[in-house]
Amino acid sequence: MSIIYERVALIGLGLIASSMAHAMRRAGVVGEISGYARSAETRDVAREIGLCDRVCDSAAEAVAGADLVVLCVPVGAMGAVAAEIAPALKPGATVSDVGSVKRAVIDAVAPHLPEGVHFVPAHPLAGTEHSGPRSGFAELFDNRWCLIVPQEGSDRAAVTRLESYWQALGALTDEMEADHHDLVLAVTSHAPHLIAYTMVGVADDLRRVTDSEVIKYSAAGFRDFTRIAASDPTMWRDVFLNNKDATLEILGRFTEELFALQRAIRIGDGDHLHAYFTRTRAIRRGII
Ligand code: TYR
Repeated sequence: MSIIYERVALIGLGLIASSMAHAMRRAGVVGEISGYARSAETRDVAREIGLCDRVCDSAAEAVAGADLVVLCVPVGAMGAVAAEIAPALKPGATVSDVGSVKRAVIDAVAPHLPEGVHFVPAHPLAGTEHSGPRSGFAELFDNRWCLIVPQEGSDRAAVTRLESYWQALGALTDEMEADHHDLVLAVTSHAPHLIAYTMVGVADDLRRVTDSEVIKYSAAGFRDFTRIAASDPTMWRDVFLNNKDATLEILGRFTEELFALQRAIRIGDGDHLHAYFTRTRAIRRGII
């Protein structure tokens, strides 16, 4: 494949950025990859494993001369990072991100970017419960959706170039509006993570069942259901604080339905339970 961006800078070197670095190398669509992480330990690991061509000691140094800059930090840190790199951005460069929330990230980042820089937010729907620069792998994005969120007045060429880039990394791309994105993700990702965290908390608080029993007998459902509860705490704190309205709406609906099921159990309404589970089975079976 031919080069899509001559120079790409990754800010933040966790699971997503490290997977992007591996996938870029596999695809051969990028000339040079520079990287920066706030933690010196992360930078050391990145250097040790040769994650990027250059690991820099400042974000400004990493983005200087880059054609594409991808912000791969927790969503609560995006605004501060954008302010930090803004003076060093090359005119005509594209700035993108991989944040799980779009409206709050756009509001935090856009005001800092100089004119002549293209801002094209994005969100690859891929991940694992692992984090850090060693956790990345080239196949992470294969056949996963990457949602692109063009801005009013976005340069079409910059948008389609970013789409080709994600496709080269193995992803499928779709375009979506920011608020709709945040509602879709609240139901498909954010609320499920919160519910998984809650279930682990419930198990931990239950005195009559030990933690070691929970771990030992987890194959009965707990294991499948709670894998994502091992995810990065900072990342997820920021997701909830920055997608408040949509997650609260979904959680409100969730608790209503949970209470209805709770009532059906209490009054012995087997028909209600059976009908509910029949409907959910059909939906869940549609997901491969
Ligand atoms: N962490 C999720 C998992 O382990 C994946 C994921 C999470 C993907 C957040 C996107 C996202 O925004 O499956």
